Amino acid sequence: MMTAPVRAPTARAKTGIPVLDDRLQGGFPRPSTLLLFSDKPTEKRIFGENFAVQGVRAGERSMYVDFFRAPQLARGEMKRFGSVDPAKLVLVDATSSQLLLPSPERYHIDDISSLENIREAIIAATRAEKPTRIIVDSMEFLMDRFPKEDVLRLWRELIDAARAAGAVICFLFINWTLAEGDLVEIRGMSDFVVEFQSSLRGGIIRNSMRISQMAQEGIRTNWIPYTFKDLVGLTVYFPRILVTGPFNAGKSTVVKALSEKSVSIDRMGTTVAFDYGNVNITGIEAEIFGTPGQERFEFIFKIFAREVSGILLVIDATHPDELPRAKQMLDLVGPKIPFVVLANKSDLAGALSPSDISRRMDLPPDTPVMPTVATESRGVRDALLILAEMIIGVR
Ligand SMILES: Nc1nc2c(ncn2[C@@H]2O[C@H](COP(=O)(O)OP(=O)(O)OP(=O)(O)O)[C@@H](O)[C@H]2O)c(=O)[nH]1
Ligand SMILES: [Mg+2]
Repeated sequence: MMTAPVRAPTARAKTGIPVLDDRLQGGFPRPSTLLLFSDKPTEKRIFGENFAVQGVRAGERSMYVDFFRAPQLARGEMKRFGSVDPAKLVLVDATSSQLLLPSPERYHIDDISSLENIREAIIAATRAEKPTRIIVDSMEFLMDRFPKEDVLRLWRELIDAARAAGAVICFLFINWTLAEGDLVEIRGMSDFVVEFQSSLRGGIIRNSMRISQMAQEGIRTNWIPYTFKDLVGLTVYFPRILVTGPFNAGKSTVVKALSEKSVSIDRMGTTVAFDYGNVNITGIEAEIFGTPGQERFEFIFKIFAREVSGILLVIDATHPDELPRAKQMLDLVGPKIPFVVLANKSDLAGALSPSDISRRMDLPPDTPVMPTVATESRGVRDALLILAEMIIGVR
C-alpha cells in the first residue's frame, strides 16, 4: 500500500491564489498578524474560511474561532470548499454556550461573558493543536460586548500566542464604534491589513479586497475583484477583459486559445458582433470579450468598451501599417486601463520584434509587448497573466 507523502508545513501560508502568493513570496509569512477589515458588512468570512481550508489542503492545521455560527452550521458551510479533514480544521466553538447547548467540539468557550474565559480557551486550543493558521471571527463581536481596552489587551495576547505557535492569525473586524486613533493602533498591531468592499453594479454585487503590508516599503495591491465558487474557493475575478486590435490581427483566435468554451459571432471569417470566452486559470477567472476589428463595427466596440478591467491589444506583427489604428482603439477604451500588447503572428516571416513595435507605437517604456502565435496558443496565457498582475497591482 502506498502511503501519502508527509508534507512539512512551509514557512509561508499560501492563499491558494497563485498571483497573490507569488507577490507574497509564497504566501503570508509565518508568523504574522492579519487584520481582515471593513467599515460595512462584507464577505470577509469567505476569505477567512478559504484561508483556513487552504491551510488544511497544504497539509497544515487550521483553527477557526467562531462567535457567530453553531459549529454544525460552520462546518456545513465550509463544506462548500469540498471535503476537508475535520480533525485538521479545529473549531473553537463560542456559540453552543450562547445557545445553552452542549458543544459537539473538543474546544469550546463556556462562559462567553468572561473575556478571561475566552482568552484561556483560545490560548489552550492554540497550545494543544499548534495550528499554523488561526481565524478569529470576529473582533467586533467582542468590541460590542466588552470595554475597548480589555478587548485590545486580549487582541495583543492572542497575537503573542499565535506568534509563539508560529502561526498566521487573522482577525475579522468591522468597525462600528472605534475612532480613527484606535484603528491606527489596531493596524499598527497587524503585519498586513486586508480591506474588503462590496459594491452593486448593474444589479450584481461585486466584492473586492486590497492587501497592504504595514511595514515600510511593504506590498500594496490595488482593489482586487474576487468571487467564490463551490469546490474551487476564492478566485480573482475579472468581469471584463477586452481583446481588441485592428482587422484580422487574430483577436478571435486569442479568445479561443484562452477559453475552455468560447463563442464567436462571425460572418465570412470576420467578427461582426463579438467573441466571448470564459477563462479559468488556477486562482483567476475572467470573462473575455473580443471586439470586431473593422471600423464599420465601431458602435459595437463602444458597447463593450465600458467597465473594462484590462485590455489585450492584439496586433499583426507583420502589418506595421496598422499600428496607428491599434493605438486609436486603445484610446477609444479610455485612459488608465492596464493593457498588454500581443505581437501576434510572430511565427510569420517579417514579423516585427516587440521592441520595434514598442518604438513605432511610442508606448510607455514599461508596457509589456509579448510575441504570440495565437493559432498555436503560444504566449497568450502568459500575456493574460501579466495583465492580471497589472490590474491587481502586483507587477
Ligand atoms: N500565422 C498565424 N496566423 C494567425 C495567427 N493568429 C491568427 N491567425 C490567422 O489570422 C486570421 C485572422 O484571425 P482572427 O482571429 O479571425 O482575427 P480577428 O482579429 O478576430 O479578425 P476580425 O474579427 O476580422 O477583425 C485567421 O486566418 C487566423 O487563423 C498567428 O499567430 N499566426
Ligand atoms: Mg474576430
